[in-house]
Amino acid sequence: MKMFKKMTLAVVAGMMTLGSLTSLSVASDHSSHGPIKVEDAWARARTATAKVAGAFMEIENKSKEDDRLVSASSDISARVEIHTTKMEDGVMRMIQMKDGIVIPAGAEVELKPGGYHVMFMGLNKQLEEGTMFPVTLSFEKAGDVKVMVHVKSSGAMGEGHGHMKHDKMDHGDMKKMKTN
Ligand SMILES: [Cu+2]
Repeated sequence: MKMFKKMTLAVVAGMMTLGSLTSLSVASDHSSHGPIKVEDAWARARTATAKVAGAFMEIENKSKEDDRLVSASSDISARVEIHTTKMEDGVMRMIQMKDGIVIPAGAEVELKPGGYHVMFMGLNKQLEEGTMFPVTLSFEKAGDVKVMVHVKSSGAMGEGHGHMKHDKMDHGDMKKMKTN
């Protein structure tokens, strides 16, 4: 009897997983699900030996009610967490947002380097520049939103945050610069 109960539960759990997978919508650059719109999801390229990666994006809530990004999942890593970055005693620390991130009604929240991000821990896949991978974001009210994350170069800072890369500086011009 006990055994039978366990098996029934396993079957029900399996069916629920299938059900939630088939109801997901897939889009490349812009994913929306009801009032939640996710744009410009990206991550930095990672080497094959890297164990962690972060993903950044803009999340817009077009509804009149606050929503909350509660969790995320992906098959590229063993675990996916929602993090923020805080400066503590001169050291950048990542802190898990156990209650998720509130996306206020009618507002847009940016996940960006140095701030909120989706963290992939225990990477099982190399993130190669120019490729994409899917991540499912779970919202308290809007439900699951599947987003394609674009892999950019390892030094990418995101739109509007471009820092000059030293290896791309024009060395001809360097000679004209004062060295002191
Ligand atoms: Cu993190």
